Amino acid sequence: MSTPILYGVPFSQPVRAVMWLFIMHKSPFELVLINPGSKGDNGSRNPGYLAKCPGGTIPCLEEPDTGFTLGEAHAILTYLSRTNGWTDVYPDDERARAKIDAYLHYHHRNVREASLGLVAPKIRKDLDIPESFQESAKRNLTNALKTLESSYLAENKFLMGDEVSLADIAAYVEIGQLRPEFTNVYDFSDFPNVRRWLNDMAKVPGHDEVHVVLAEMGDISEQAPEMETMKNANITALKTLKETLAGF
Ligand SMILES: N[C@@H](CCC(=O)N[C@@H](CS)C(=O)NCC(=O)O)C(=O)O
Repeated sequence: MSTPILYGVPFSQPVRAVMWLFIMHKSPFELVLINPGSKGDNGSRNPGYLAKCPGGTIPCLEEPDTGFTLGEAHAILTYLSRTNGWTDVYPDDERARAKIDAYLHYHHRNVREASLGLVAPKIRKDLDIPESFQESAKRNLTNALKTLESSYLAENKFLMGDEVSLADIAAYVEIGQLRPEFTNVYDFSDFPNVRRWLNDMAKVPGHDEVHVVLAEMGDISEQAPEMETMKNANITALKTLKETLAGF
């Protein structure tokens, strides 16, 4: 089978989730840059891209030899895991899979709100996200963190038990970006179990390679990053990705 194409940019949380899955399995892929929200030639709202991914969002996966394309990060994560036999993160047991699927559905409008409430307003000023929307997104995120703290992570090391699963990858790309080491836009003091989990997730293979873009961008709590900083973060992230993939 030819090398799969992943459309997106390293700044995108759901794109990072798919890149992490590939990298932790040392599985080659080609990242083709697509500008989220743009109607331009390399944009996610361009007709050519919409033909592959009708939702007009990144990520999108393409298998060049069959022409098969698939949008939606969680569909891509489960598809890749099933077709490659990556049972370490998506166990070959219907009930275990169903529990992971349940988290992946729950994630939207809950944990995913981290991006809309806290990160996008700082780095995507062009979106002009209304204050009321940001506040409601922050509330949803905090409620989701309470759920993670008191249920999923109260007894387990990772969301589904002792091992990392797709649920953790999907959750971390949202929650992890808020850490003091990265954007530093959320206070996790009230969530000791979440803090422990964040530290454990940072040791999962592929974490550092996928999060270079955030480490480079740094703290955005006080002010939005300069365009130059974002550009350089992207360049460093793409260079790291190239080096990582060359090692597979
Ligand atoms: N539900 C989608 C959401 C993907 C998403 O929101 N991607 C953003 C970038 S992080 C995007 O493509 N936005 C462009 C747009 O909505 O026009 C998934 O999980 O893949």
